[in-house]
Amino acid sequence: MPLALALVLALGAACGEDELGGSGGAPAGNAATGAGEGGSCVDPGDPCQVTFWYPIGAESSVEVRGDFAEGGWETGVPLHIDAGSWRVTIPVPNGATVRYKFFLDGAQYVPDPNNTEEEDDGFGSKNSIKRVACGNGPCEQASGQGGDDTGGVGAGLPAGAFDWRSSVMYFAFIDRFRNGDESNDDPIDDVEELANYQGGDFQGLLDAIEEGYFDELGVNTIWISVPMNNPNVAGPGADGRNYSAYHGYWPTELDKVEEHFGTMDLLKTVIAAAHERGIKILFDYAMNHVHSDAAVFRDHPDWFWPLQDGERFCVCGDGCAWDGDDGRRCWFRDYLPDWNFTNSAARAASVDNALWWIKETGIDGFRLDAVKHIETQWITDLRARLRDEVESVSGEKFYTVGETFDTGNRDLLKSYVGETLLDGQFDFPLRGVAVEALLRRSGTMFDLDNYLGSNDSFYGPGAIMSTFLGNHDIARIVHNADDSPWGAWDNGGTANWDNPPAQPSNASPYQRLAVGFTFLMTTQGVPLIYYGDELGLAGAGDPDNRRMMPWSGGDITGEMEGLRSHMKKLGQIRKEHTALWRGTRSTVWVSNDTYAYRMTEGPSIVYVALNRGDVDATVENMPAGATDLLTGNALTGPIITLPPRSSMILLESP
Ligand SMILES: [Ca+2]
Ligand SMILES: [Ca+2]
Ligand SMILES: [Ca+2]
Repeated sequence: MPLALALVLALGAACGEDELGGSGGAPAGNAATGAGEGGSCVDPGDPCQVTFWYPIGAESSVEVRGDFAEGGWETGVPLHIDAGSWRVTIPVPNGATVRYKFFLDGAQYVPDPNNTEEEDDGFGSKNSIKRVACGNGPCEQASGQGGDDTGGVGAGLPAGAFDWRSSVMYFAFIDRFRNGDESNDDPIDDVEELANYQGGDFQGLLDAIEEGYFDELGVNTIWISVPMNNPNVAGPGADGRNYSAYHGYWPTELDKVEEHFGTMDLLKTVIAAAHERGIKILFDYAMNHVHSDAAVFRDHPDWFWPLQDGERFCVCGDGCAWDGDDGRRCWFRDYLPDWNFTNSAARAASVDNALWWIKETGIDGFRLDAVKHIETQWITDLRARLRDEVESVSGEKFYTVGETFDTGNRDLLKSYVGETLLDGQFDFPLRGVAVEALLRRSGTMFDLDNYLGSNDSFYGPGAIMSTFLGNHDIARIVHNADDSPWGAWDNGGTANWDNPPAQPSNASPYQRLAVGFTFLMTTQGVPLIYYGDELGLAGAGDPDNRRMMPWSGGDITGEMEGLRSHMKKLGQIRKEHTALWRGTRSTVWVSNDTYAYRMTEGPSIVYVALNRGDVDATVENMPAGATDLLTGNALTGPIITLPPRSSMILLESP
């Protein structure tokens, strides 16, 4: 018996693992993860099992030394050769950040060659950093496997209430998703086509819902553009070009529906059709500003921050900063008056309006725009009224997910998440890490594994974050997956207007996207599909990232359709295997190019294996016999070979 296995068994199996480089610690079928263990939730105080892994070289002994235990720098733990590398699995407190080195031949300290997260050790060298987390919630929240499990999300929800963790969200950007009624197209004068209304509308969305488009993708939540009426005028963008309000973010009539999209009656028909199919609807709610033509601005100028602030002309990024106090009071453009929610009458009027839309239309949640640009009291007020006036009546959680566009500051994102605040945010920082590891092939899969270890519980046990690869504010995700990939946040400069990128014609970008979406659809969080990304639609930054969705003919290549067909399978698999969204993730194998983990919920275990590389690669510690849910193929473990740029979702054979 390998030492690693002995250690795991000796410790019992109360905790999930967080392993580096695979462990052999709990191979498939082992009693450690079998039925009757009560799931892999985490009891506070239980340690995680962490595997340290070092490639075999000329050395004759390897120890791991570090601060994972008292005296751990003086007395190391020896690694043993097992399954082609030096390994050892040791218990480490859940939530710990471990600093460590490998100690070779009793003489030489080296950092972990497979871990790029390091810090100076104070002696001119580096310590490797491992963030340890196992499980995504305490046992009392993760227990239970019945359909009425609400998993600690929104405590007190009645049995049978919708569990938002099961959500798969699709952003139907209304003007660009589908044109179902040419009579309302009506573009704005003096605006180029790229920034003008292009005809998409509620009728188009209704047609797609009724054709079963979302059911096929496994989508059960649709985020739709701001439905409020916007003005039929042009406005100059920061780039000096004229734009229209096709995106919906310039509201004028806060209680009327945008006529380019349809009528209030049609909007209600869309919502009813969605609900009939078990699909939830989120409105994009824009509460930071209105357009200067709005009556509310004319009638109550004191409800808005003045554009002139003393000597300053306070446009965001032009006279005022985008962040901090400035960022809350600046106007996005000089025709977009910014609500002053320190004024209680203004705040009440805006929150009243948000509640009015919910009660009028029966929607299920809000995607809240530009969260860091408003006063937080607005969110607190909204949440209190949702609880008192909406959730108490419906018995359902009204889901709020915020947009705080910050790629690195998790504390900032988290500061808006909580019981009296948002249910979750779009996970911009995770998106950056996932794109680097899975699509751009920068760094290694160890980076992704390390990051997830620190991210799974970061936003708190009740948080329901939305995970994503693409959205409407960044260049299309397919370009991050290209053979010569764009930078993770690179919008392509002026390519949006002057040199729009072509649809990639080779298979590899679509195959990499498929691997990326397998990851998104088999881990916790609400995966977001930005319309068109299921086809790998091309496009540089705004507005080129909002091309009209192709629906037929030569615009959809075989490669694009191949990706969509993969997405459909993922959607169905996620729906059928609840472990993929409410289970506990534990790593079973990592290498530079491969990553394998299992999602565990009670006796239910699903294995996921990813190969981002351009050659065949193996993953270890897989079940002895398994079926790939994506292909139906039978496979023999524990070592499984993945073709280039591919993924598998495995169920152990009975
Ligand atoms: Ca239309
Ligand atoms: Ca309008
Ligand atoms: Ca503001």
